Amino acid sequence: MLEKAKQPIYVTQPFLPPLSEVNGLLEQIWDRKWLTNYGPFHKQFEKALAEFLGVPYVALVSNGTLGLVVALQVLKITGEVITTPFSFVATTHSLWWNNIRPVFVDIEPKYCNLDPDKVESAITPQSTAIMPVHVYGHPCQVARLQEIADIYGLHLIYDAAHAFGVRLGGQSITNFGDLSVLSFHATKMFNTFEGGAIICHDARTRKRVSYLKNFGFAGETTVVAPGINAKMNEFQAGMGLLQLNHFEQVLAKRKAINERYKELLQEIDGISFLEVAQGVDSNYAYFPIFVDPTHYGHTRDELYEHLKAYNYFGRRYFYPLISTFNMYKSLPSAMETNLPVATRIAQQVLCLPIYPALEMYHLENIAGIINEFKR
Ligand code: T4K
Repeated sequence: MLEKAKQPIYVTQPFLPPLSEVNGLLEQIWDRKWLTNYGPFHKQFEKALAEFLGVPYVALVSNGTLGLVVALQVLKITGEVITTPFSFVATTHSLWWNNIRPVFVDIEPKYCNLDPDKVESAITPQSTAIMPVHVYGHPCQVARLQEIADIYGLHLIYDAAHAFGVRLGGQSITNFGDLSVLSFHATKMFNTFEGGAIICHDARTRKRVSYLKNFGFAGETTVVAPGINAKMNEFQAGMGLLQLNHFEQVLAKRKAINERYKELLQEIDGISFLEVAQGVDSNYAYFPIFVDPTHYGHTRDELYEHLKAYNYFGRRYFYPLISTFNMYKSLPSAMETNLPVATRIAQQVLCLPIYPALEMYHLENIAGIINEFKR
């Protein structure tokens, strides 16, 4: 018997550590009266995160978007940057804020990431970097992209907003490229309310991030660059420290939900989903399904509305494509004919609810509703 959920079930719900742990954190902040600007929690979290991820240098930032804006500044990226239209708007907006022209390249259908086969033909004398996204936490083809970047002398900056904790061949996905930017937003599988980090490979780059995220200050009276305020505060950093202790538990819950969805949905004609690639330790950040209307009998939007009537609020990440928004749509690379795969996938994708506190009967209900709606 299919049931309307008693409360709205959203695509995600943040994991929060027990309040008792947070109280301990607040007491320390209240005692010290050190709220931001490289406090003790900030230092501890940067160190703990580098160890946890197995990366050389971490620079914390106030959110992922400013992380991207700063990362582009750090590498002095100008001109044109090759990027994906299939992402959250922040990816391309970070280019806009740096006065960089985005050049959209289509995605590949297997993981919905930037298609390396299509990158080379988009390179021009103005190209300075490639900015791919590990969409839903599934790794890009990092070796191929690095090869292209090396041949053409381009920087490679990964938007790793979805990819906290993801490993490829045993090492953090954030170890690839020149820089990677994580997001710790409330909706992410690892959250500090708002927050993020830039993963760097050398101390010099990390130092430059530290300047740029703090107005360009390199000392009390020395300003070395026109920096911005992208500092993570003590509450965020303290939350990060707490959240690290719960990571494995959160991951296990997400994995179980991912597995159950797969079991429940695999027989439904016209519904497909992504598989974790060989050699990848996933973070199960999202559970996107793809609705093929010719086999399913309904469009993605019809299914989306139908699920809403049962109080299940999936999200169409990432529809509409970034390239269709007013500020980008006049770019030649934004033309639909240049982006056929992304255009199709944006019409078919629906991210189903996935978060640690989601009870399993909801999955059965969601799958039942999807199955029963099929024509
Ligand atoms: N790059 C990529 C690839 C990204 O996906 C993002 C962010 C960024 C860069 C930028 O990173 P940040 O600057 O954000 O650190 C959400 C998030 O706001 C955004 O962070 C995220 N991507 C994007 C994919 O999703 P919305 O507009 O869908 O958020 P919202 O408020 O509708 O939340 C979705 C659902 O989550 C709600 O229906 C209920 C639930 N929710 C949300 C919040 C904020 C909660 O239960 N509690 C909460 O506090 O963008």
